Amino acid sequence: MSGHMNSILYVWLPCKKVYPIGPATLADFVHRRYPNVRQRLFDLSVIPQSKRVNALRAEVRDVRPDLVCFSWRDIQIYSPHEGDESLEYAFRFFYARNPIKRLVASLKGLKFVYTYYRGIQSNLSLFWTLDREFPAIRMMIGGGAFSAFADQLIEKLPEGVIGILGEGEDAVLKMVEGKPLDETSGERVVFRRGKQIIKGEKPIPTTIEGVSMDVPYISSIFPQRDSYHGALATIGVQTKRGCPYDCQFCLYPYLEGRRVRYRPAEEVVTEISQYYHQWGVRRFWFTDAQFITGHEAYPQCIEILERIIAEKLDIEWCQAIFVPALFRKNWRI
Ligand code: B12
Ligand code: SF4
Repeated sequence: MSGHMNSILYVWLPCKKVYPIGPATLADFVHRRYPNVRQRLFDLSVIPQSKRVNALRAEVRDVRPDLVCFSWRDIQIYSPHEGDESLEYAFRFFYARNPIKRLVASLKGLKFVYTYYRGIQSNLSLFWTLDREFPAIRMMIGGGAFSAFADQLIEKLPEGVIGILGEGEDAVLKMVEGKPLDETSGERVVFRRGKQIIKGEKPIPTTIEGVSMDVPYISSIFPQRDSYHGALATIGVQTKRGCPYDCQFCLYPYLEGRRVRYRPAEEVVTEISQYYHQWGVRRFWFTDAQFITGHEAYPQCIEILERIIAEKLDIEWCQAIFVPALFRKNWRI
C-alpha cells in the first residue's frame, strides 16, 4: 500500500487540444508501483471555458482525491500558431509602412495580450478555488509551460502548491509514498514559503526504462479518451529524454536534461501498437527533444522503425531530428 496518497486526480489544464501524454505517463508510472492508488485523468481542454470551474469541482467531488496534479503544457506567447495571428500582428505593428495598419495591429495586439492574460488568470483561479473549497487536498503542478515560467507562476499560486520543473515521475512517487518534497528531497521542486521562493535540485534523473504505457489502464482512468481515438488523432510517444546540445534559443536541455536516456525500442513499439489496435490511432508524434540526437541514437531509432515495419503498423510518424546527425550516416527516410 502507499503511505499517504490513495487517490490522485490529474488535471490537464486547457490548451489547444493535444493528447495529455505528460499526466498519462505519470499515472502509468504510479500505477505500476502502487496499483491500489485510485487515479483519474481529467482533460479541461475539451470543456468550454465558462464551464471549467464547475466541471473541476464536480470531478473533485466525484474522485475525492488526496492529491491533485495539475499539468500546464502551454502558455502561448506571441508565436506562430494556426488560429492565432498574434505574431503576424506584432510584425505588422513594427514593420508596416501604412500607419493605419500599424494602429489596427496595435489594437489587435492589445486584444491578444488580454486574451493570454485572461487564460493564465483563469488557470490560476482553479488552484485558488480548490485551496478555498477543499483545503485538505494537496496540489502539485508541472508540465512544459509551468517549467518554463515557474518563477512567475509559483508566486501567484497558493502557498503549499508544490511545483516540479521537468520530469515528474519520481516527485509524484515521493508524494504518494508520503516522503518529504522540499529543497532537500533530490527533486527539482519549486514552492513558496511566505514570500520566499524555494528551489531544489535533482541530481539523479528518472529511469525511463520500463515506463511503457499500459494503454488499457489509461483507458480505464480517462473517461474523455474518445476524443483522442481514431485515424485522425495524433498521439505523442516519447522514445528518449534529453538533448546534449546547447542551442541558445532552446529550453529543451533545461527541461529534459543533457544526458540522453533511451527507452528500449520494444517498449516504445508495444506502446504504439496498443494505441494502434485499441484506439485506432494511425498518427504518432515522437515527443523527444530530438529523435536522432547523434550517431549514438542510431541503434535505438533503427530498431524502433524496423519493429514498426515488422509489426505491420501502417502509421504516419513525425519528429524533430538534429540534422547534422543524419549527414554522418547517409540516412534515407
Ligand atoms: C513534442 C512537443 C510538441 C509537439 C506535440 C506533438 C504531440 N502530439 O504530442 C508539437 C510540435 C505539435 C508541439 C506544439 C506546440 N508546442 Co510543444 N513541445 C513539445 C516538447 C518537445 C515535448 C512535450 C512532450 O510531450 N514531452 C513528453 C512528455 C512525457 O513530457 P511532459 O508533457 O513534459 O510531461 C513530463 C513533465 O513535464 C512532468 N509533468 C507534466 N505534468 C506534470 C504535472 C505534475 C503535477 C508534475 C509533478 C509533473 C508533471 O512530468 C512528465 C513526465 O516526466 C516540449 C519541449 C520539451 N522538451 O519538453 C514542447 C513544449 C511543451 N511546447 C511548447 C509550446 C509553446 C507549443 C506550442 C503552443 C507552440 C506554438 N506556438 O504553436 C504548440 C501547441 C501545442 C498544442 N497544444 O497543440 C512549449 C511550452 C512552454 C510555453 N511556452 O508555454 C514547450 C515546453 C517548448 C518550449 N517552447 O519550450 N509541441
Ligand atoms: S538540438 Fe534541438 S533540442 Fe537540442 S538544444 Fe538544439 S534546438 Fe534544442
